Amino acid sequence: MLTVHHLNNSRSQRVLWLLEELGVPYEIIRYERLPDMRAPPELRAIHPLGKSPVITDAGNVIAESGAIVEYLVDAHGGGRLIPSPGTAERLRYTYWLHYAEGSAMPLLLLKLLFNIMPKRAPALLRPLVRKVSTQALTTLVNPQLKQHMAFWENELQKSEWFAGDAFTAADIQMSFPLQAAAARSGLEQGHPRAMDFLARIENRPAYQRAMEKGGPYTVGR
Ligand SMILES: N[C@@H](CCC(=O)N[C@@H](CS)C(=O)NCC(=O)O)C(=O)O
Repeated sequence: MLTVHHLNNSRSQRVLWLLEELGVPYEIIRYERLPDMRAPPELRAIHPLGKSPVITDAGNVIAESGAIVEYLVDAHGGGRLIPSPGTAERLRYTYWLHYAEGSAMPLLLLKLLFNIMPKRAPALLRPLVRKVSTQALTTLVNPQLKQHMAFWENELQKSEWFAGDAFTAADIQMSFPLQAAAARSGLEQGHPRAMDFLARIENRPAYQRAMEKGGPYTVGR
């Protein structure tokens, strides 16, 4: 049976949600984050990088959310949740599928790290670390995040979903950056379409079933 190696409170939530949308039977093996938020070493027995999500199916071990989404839609979707080949929607779908982890998440991770660094620095160094972090945030990270959030807003004004008028797996992939931006980057200020996107996905029965199965999820509020 298809197995999701599920790390609590993580991107793995998106995989559960996609499987619920597709109605594919699966089992969950659970891993709990360590106090420093890292994944436990047992996950490295499944995939050398020990990151979540990772799935096993039909003898394959598949890591990296985008690759998992592509695999699941291809192997189990039967044409669902993906626009037809050769259409403008399909090109948008491919773009957002890669953009979520390739462009949006690195910026959101930088935001998280520069916010945490001063809090974790030794007391003597804290003022200096705070200065460097604040400078990196104000000159590098925050302006780019602002630009990206405005981009999402603009795209969601053109169509209801990221790839067009139909809900696709690209929306599932984009949910994590939008939720992270709502949690720690002020998405709620001036981005009504993006906030509406979050409200709409969270209302989906498959999303709610995945939340029940995945356990507490604080990134998504
Ligand atoms: N780009 C990867 C990111 C994987 C990743 O960083 N996952 C986090 C959970 S959201 C993780 O495993 N963190 C624990 C750790 O790094 O030890 C993907 O989308 O699958």
